Amino acid sequence: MATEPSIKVIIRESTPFEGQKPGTSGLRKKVKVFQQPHYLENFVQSIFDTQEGFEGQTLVLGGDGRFYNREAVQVILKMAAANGFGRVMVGRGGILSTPAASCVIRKYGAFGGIILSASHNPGGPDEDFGIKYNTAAGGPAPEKVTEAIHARTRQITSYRILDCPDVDLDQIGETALGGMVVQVIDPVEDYAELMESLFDFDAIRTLFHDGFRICFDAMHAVTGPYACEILEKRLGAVPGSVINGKPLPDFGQGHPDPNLVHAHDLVAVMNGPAAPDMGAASDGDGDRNMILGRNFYVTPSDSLAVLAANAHLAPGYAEGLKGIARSMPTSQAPDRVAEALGIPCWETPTGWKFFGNLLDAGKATLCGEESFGTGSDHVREKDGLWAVLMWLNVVAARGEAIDEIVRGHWRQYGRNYYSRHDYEGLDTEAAEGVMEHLRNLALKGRRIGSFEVAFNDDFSYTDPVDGAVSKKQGIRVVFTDGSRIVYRLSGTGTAGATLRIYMERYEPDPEKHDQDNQDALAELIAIAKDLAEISRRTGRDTPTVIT
Ligand code: VG1
Ligand code: CO
Repeated sequence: MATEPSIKVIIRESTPFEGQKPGTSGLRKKVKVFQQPHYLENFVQSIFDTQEGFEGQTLVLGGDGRFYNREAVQVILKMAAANGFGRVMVGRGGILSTPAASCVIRKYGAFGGIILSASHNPGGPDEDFGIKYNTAAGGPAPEKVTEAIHARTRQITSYRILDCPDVDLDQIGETALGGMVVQVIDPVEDYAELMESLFDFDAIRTLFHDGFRICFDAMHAVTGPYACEILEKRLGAVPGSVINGKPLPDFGQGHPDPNLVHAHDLVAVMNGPAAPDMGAASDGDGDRNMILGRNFYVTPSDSLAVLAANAHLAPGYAEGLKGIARSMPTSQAPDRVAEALGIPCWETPTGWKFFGNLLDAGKATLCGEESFGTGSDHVREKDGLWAVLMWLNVVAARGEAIDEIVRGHWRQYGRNYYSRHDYEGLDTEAAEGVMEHLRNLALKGRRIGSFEVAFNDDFSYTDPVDGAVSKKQGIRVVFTDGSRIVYRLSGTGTAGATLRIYMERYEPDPEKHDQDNQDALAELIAIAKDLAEISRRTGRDTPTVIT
């Protein structure tokens, strides 16, 4: 390992940028914004300035491979060295999926990690980039940390960086960068090993050997190499089971969001004549998942509920669950499973950072969000491939098809019809006007169509572990039969505002479980639009994306 003692630390003057405020999951902006001189540097220095005790410690670094990933990795390496980190573990090529980064942080006792991703947002020179900081537990920094980082970005006057050539990111091994070691690691190995420790790989191997077929759409994002290694190489799924497996800086000009609209290649395969037994997709940074059966869509809320009810079938969860946690807008299907299992079901605001304390304190084992996010206490991020493997394990153990498993679940617990309608690219003021209008409605006791309002409020969360309070986390209109409408503004977008409307209705009668979600929710959908005065206030009549 060569040492280069001559490398100099430069202290570069800088001035604050407006708006470096992390949202639901890190700071996301257009690439062009990040490319402004000092923009990325200011934010990274603000992360370091708000942390204590990292001198000589390890930082984990990687991203989803999108446009600007490599450049940003080089900057962060030089800044970490200039700020006194002892070591940076970086995925080869600058690649690490979000769950893999969480796994590596925990496994090697790192001080924290920086993940470069704008997740499901498109990539490319005119699209989005993002950065988020994860703490030693491996999860997204909690709000008090992100707030401190934001406060620091408003005061910053300089940052520290080395003046030196770029590091070779493509060779596994160690090089010196000033007084710091850069360790390029295989991005897949540690993660794949963790998966082997949780699931019955022999049973899944037998399943594939006996002819079970899967189509996994990596959407040209980060999970390609992970899925090829685990599904095809280690588990023996036939070659070609992974489609769009090569990570590309612009995700092949696609939208790496695993839903019925954006994962169109997969949906076509699964609804086609020779459909395989299971379909799955993941997002830009590998933390989301969509699960499909033959001609059958599993809503993410149902997926969490089914996995919770069947988790004991996977070796890593054989001892049972300590609790389930779901984000507030996620359907209440998991609550029914928790009740049956006699364990708590926690309701948190949107965003994985709110699950960290519950997982650390042993209050929950499985977590999930309606936005195609599922995970467990094995890491501190949601985990797309983990969910796929969990489903494979359940299918192998039960010997039933995906749709049979879900239909059986509905028969036992009832069905929570569920849908989310997104209105993207709204005028920010109009969107805020909708929320303000909803906040001021007094609806309790009012009859609307066949529903009666039990209460409405703006969701506020008090963390049961540290008592931190998070207010204004979404408007809830809850009806006396348990049906709900929820309204939120997205915190991950980079242009205009996105209004998300979530609708849910419980149907206990098995005779009525065969409807389409949109049909079953038609009345609630109309009420939701009406209450919010969508057409009048936004000029829109139909949502941009329905999931
Ligand atoms: C969205 C989802 C939320 C998820 C977040 C990050 O946030 O609704 O459930 O945690 O994205 O996911 P918002 O604020 O736009 O609704 V990921 O995979 O984009 O990091
Ligand atoms: Co993601």
